[in-house]
Amino acid sequence: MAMLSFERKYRVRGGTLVGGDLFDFWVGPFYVGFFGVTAVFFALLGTLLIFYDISQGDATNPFAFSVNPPSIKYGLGLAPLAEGGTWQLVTMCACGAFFSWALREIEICRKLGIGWHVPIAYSFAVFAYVSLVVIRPLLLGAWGHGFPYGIMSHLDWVSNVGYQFLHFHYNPAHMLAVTFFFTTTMFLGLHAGVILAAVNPGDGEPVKYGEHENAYFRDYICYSVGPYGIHRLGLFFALNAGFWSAVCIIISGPFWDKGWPYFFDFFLKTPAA
Ligand code: BCL
Ligand code: BCL
Ligand code: BPH
Ligand code: UQ8
Repeated sequence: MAMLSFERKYRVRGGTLVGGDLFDFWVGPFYVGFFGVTAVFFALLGTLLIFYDISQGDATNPFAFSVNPPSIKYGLGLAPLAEGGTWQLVTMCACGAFFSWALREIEICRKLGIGWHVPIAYSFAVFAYVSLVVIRPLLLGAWGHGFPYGIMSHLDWVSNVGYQFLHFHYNPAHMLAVTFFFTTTMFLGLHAGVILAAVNPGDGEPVKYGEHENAYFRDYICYSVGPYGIHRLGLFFALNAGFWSAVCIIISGPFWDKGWPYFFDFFLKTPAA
């Protein structure tokens, strides 16, 4: 693996969270580390279990493959492999792989001497996943409330759970999450646009930087958060998108068991209505 000349000086020992020098080396471009080994272990085992489960069924179309959670009747106990036990093992492997991935990101940050912003951001995605397959099923008292691992079947789950609450758009946390997702995408459109505009000024023009980006937004929307501010704002919105997604599904069932439109009945009881 070719290495950039300056890259060599960053490939140093230390900064690991556990195990000292154990696995503290690179394989080609990849930093290994203790959590690299656990990540590869859980990822491979989980993937093999998925293929094992698929081989037990008779589906031939990849879109129809699905590793299904156990029936509600198994509650919070373990189910036989053929009746959702495999899903439970895959879920454990997925949690193991995602947690390892986040910890490996932290070790790499420590080696480089940079902040933990990326692993913290990733932990919000992991939180959303864990809220779907661990937190909410625990609160509802059955692993059967997790989503099935299949390309189409997991969409069926989203639709079914959505309609169980009559109109999921009326879930206030879902509203917040959707708003944060849309805003994050708008920010990336604006930010990527202005950066590319500054460095592609057209033939013969010198490349422009932060000052011009600032001036552009001041000229046309009267305000610029600045080249540093936009990244803080972008991260804040992206994390909120993940956070409110997790909240919107955790409260659906455990803390609100009616249709979401009824949530707004409180308004009918105010003097305004
Ligand atoms: Mg989903 C769609 C994966 C949770 C609602 N979902 C997708 C597809 C992809 C997927 C098959 C494109 C996603 C994408 O580009 O994301 N979903 C996926 C995974 C999880 C998950 C891996 C998970 O939590 C572990 N999805 C959920 C939960 C719902 C949900 C339950 C709320 C978040 N998902 C929806 C809806 C849609 C999807 C609604 C779609 O319309 C879309 C689709 O087309 O479905 C058919 C952004 C991420 C990237 C671009 C990074 C690259 C990710 C790649 C593409 C993931 C491949 C997954 C692979 C097939 C899974 C097998 C893993 C192996 C065994 C190792
Ligand atoms: Mg909704 C959820 C938007 C209509 C029912 N809905 C969501 C949220 C998001 C959203 C706010 C999903 C994002 C998320 O959780 O990411 N919904 C949304 C929008 C509309 C909409 C924009 C719209 O109409 C324009 N929803 C509806 C309709 C209902 C409905 C009205 C159906 C009829 N909606 C639901 C239900 C749910 C949502 C039910 C949810 O459960 C879901 C939610 O909030 O879930 C938390 C979070 C991201 C993840 C979970 C992915 C985690 C990824 C992990 C950590 C890593 C995977 C790695 C992978 C395996 C690696 C692959 C291998 C590599 C590629 C090598
Ligand atoms: O490495 C990364 O990016 C390159 C990390 C990552 C991130 C990060 C990373 O640093 C960050 C900051 C985010 N995601 C952020 C977010 C947003 C929230 C803040 C949110 C919108 C989001 N990520 C969403 C998603 C989605 C959606 C919307 O569905 C997906 C699919 C992903 N993120 C995917 C990923 C990966 C590309 C990567 C990442 N986000 C994490 C890679 C990782 O963990 O690798 C280790 C694990 C494996 C290689 C495989 C594990 C296999 C399992 C054991 C079996 C499979 C089980 C699974 C449940 C089956 C699902 C089947 C589906 C068909 C449903
Ligand atoms: C089985 C095996 C591989 C064994 C290897 C041996 C071994 C033991 C290794 C251990 C080490 C280890 C754990 C290796 C893991 C290898 C695996 C399995 C890797 C999987 C990697 C993975 C999850 C890939 C997903 C890729 C993907 C689809 C990503 C989607 C996100 C997108 C759209 C990325 C494209 C853009 C990109 C590259 C952005 C990064 C970036 C950003 C964000 C940025 O801000 C920036 O500017 C400052 C950049 O430029 C510097 C960026 O590049």
